[in-house]
Parts: sequence; structure tokens; C-alpha cells
Amino acid sequence: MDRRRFLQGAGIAGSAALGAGLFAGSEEIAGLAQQFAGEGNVTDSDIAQLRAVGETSTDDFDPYSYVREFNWGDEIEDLGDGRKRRIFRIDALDKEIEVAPGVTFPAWAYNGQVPGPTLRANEGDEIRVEFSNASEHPHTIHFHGIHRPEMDGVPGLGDGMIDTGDSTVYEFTAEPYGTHVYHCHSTPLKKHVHKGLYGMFVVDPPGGYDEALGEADHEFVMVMNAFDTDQDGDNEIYAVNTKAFCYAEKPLQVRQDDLVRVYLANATEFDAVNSFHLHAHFFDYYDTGRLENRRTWIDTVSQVQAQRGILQFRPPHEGKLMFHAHQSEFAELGWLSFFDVASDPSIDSSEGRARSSEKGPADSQYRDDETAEPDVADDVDDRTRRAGHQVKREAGGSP
Ligand SMILES: [Cu+2]
Repeated sequence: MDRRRFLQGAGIAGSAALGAGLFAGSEEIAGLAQQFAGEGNVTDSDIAQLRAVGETSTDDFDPYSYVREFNWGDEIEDLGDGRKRRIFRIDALDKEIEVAPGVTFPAWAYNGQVPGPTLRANEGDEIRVEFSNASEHPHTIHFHGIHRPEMDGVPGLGDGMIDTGDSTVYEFTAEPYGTHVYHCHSTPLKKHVHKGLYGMFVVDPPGGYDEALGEADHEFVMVMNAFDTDQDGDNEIYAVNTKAFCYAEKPLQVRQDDLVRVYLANATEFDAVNSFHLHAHFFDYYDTGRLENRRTWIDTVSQVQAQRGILQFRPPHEGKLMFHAHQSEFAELGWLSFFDVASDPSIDSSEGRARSSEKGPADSQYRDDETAEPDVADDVDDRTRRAGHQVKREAGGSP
């Protein structure tokens, strides 16, 4: 079915004046984006043009919580040498989820959510994942990282595919550090991933990402995903974190000059590539979350399926800061969002910190100074601040 006709049929309206289905066309996006970038004076009706009609439901899954949540272990044991054993309990189940207002998708979900919970550990921690399958189909959990083959969560190795009602345990050391993903590896693979069985697995470097990259004011998890709601092998809805346009409807709150860190992954099936484009500013990117895989000062990054990395920047201006897939079609079909940058320091942006640092690197003694690269953090900090101040001076009209 034609994607736009589908969306019109689904009752998602866009800018009537522009005659588009769900969303303003790409030229209009550019025009609005320019306006947003230059003025920071976006009105509510401007924003309304850039999202689905109807309200994002948070009953089945709350993308506003998910984006800041890290699970450091459902149970944590101290191994006595500075490391922890982190025990995660994950089940798979079948669940209907809402991917846009009024549009549902029959998902298979880890712990009843798509994406699954963001698991987090320090490099060297022992990981124990207790997996049980309450779904009607056989599933696995395949973790990216270094581990023995029988812990790989693929058919034919170890316990292989876990049947309905069965369970297994995956045990491995959290290595190497980086931003990883986990997903089901049952066959047919494409279907099992597309149905929603994926999530992020963040392994901090020695000392933690804050020590390596500077103390973040916000850590956001963003999984780019898409849904084939009419089962024709092509996606109808695109998003970060499942709900089309959710962060356009309710932008992510940050403050001017805050250090924003985004853990980004691509879980999109059926399309070879997805991307993240930030408006009106540039960022540093660390592919796979590795400090040595650094690309400095870019504004667009592409990821193939399962590719992931860290984006980091400090917004220099107050106002709405747009970000979206630079595949215009994906943006029009739901993968478009905003940061709302406030200049008011009284706005509390500490929630993300409180959640992300809980049980985190601060309570770990596990360090390996030879691999720590604190210089990167200073460098990033200096450069982002310099750039911000430079832009501010230009905006103020002084030489
Ligand atoms: Cu599966």
C-alpha cells in the first residue's frame, strides 16, 4: 500500500495548508527548519504542523521515561574486586503497542516494551541475564560483545532458540566497553527483530563515560526504529523510541550550554540505512561508543542496522532545536524530534543525571588507567564551549 495513503487512512493528518499526508514536505521542512534555527521563536502551531494529530499514548510504553532510563541491574552483587555481577531478568511476550496515535502494531517485546530496557554495566562486570519466553514464538537474546559461542543466543549454539514457556541464562563478561545492542536471533531473523525484540546495552569504559567524555547533564537513549503496520514488507511508521513524533509533540528539555550525550542505535528493518541529523549545531560522534572511533564536528551521521554510537554536543542557543532522520521520507513518517533548549538555569534538568548515575560508575573501583583517555573530555569540552561562545558573539553583532 502507498505509505502516504496508508497514513491518511490511519487518521494521521499533517499540514493541511501544504496538502501533505502526515507531515510537511521536505522543502517546507527546510523552510521551517531555517526559521527554527535562525530565530528560536517557534510557535505551537508551527510545531503542530510537524507531528501527528492526536496525543502520544504513554499507557503501553512511555518514551519520555525510556529516553532517560538505564537499568544497571535488577540485582547487583559485589564481586569484591571492584567489579559487580549484574543480574538482569528479561522475558519475551506478545503485546499490541501503539506506534502513533490510533495506530497499533502487534509487537514481540522484551519486558513488554519496545525497545527493550537499556541495560548498563561497567567494563569487566559479570553479566547474568535470566531470560524466559512467555511469547507464542521461540526467541533468544543475542548480545553484541565478546563472549563464548554458547552464550551467543543464536539457533544451534548453547540452548539455541528458547521455546514458549522455557527459559535460559546468558552469562558473560561485559566487554569490550562501548554502546552495544541486543536482539532476538531466532529465524526468520528479519521478522523477529522487526517485531520489536531489540534494545541497547551500554558498557562504560574504565572510569565511566563521564570521565572519558565530560560530565553529561543529560544522557539520552535513542533507538531509531520503524514499523510495518500492514505487513507488506515496507515500513509505514518511523520513530526514535517507537512513538512517531513523540519528541516533536513534547520536546526533550535541556538547558543552553548543557552537555548532551545521546546513545544512538539503529534497529530499523527493511531499510538499509537510517540517520540522525541535528539542526543548527554540530556534534562529535563516537562510533560503537569507542573513544578511538571519533568523528569531530559533524551534523549528520548514518547508521546501518545494529550500528550505534554516541553523539555529544552543547546547544549554544535557546529555543527549539530540531533533529530527525535525513532520509526525508523517514522524517515525514514520524522520525522527527526537538530539543527544547531553555536559557533559564532554574529549570531542573537533573532528572536524567539522577537516574543514569544511580548504581553507576561512581560505585565502581574497576579502573584501568592505561586505557582511560581523560584528555578527550577536556578537548571536547573546550571546543564545544568555544564554538558556542563564538556563535553567541556573532548573534550579538559584535566583532
Ligand atoms: Cu524472536
